[in-house]
Amino acid sequence: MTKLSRPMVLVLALTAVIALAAVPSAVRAEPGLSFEGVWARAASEGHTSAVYMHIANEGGRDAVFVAAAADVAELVEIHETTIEVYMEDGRFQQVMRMQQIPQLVVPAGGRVELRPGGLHIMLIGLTRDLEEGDSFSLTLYTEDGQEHVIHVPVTVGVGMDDHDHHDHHDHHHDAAGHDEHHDDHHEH
Ligand SMILES: [Cu+2]
Repeated sequence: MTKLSRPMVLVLALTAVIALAAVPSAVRAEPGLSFEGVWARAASEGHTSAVYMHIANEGGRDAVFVAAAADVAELVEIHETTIEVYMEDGRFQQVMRMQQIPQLVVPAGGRVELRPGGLHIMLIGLTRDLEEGDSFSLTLYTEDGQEHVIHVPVTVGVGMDDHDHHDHHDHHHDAAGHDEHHDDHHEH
């Protein structure tokens, strides 16, 4: 049968219309993101701080975060920390470096951890003190234009007591060292 009957053509045409109609709603669908264990490190006005959390993506599409904003800091950036370990005078030395990354991808069905010494949302130039017990709103923007508003409680450095604590002596991964390094980084 090479020629389609009239009813068959109609069915095909309807199917095409339904398929087209389904596309916009699929694009707009919530990606199923959740933000858990959110906290920011306490710090004074004018200094830097950072926000940490776990982001889980139960959706079927990758979530690509491209920007962040909060009214407690002049500048909010998505940062990545790398720790460089090297030997000097027979001892392990450790240097933390951080840099802004253009996007943070949470793969479909996956999760990403933002934690001290790793990925974090950097708060640069705090416009007020962040004290234990305070909270503020952080907005994360995904590349599809969605805004995710997250409630961030402030606490004094949970999780700063790192696992590699016992192996190295001259390290800089305490809260003060972290801050100092950021100040250096942003002055250059
Ligand atoms: Cu940073």
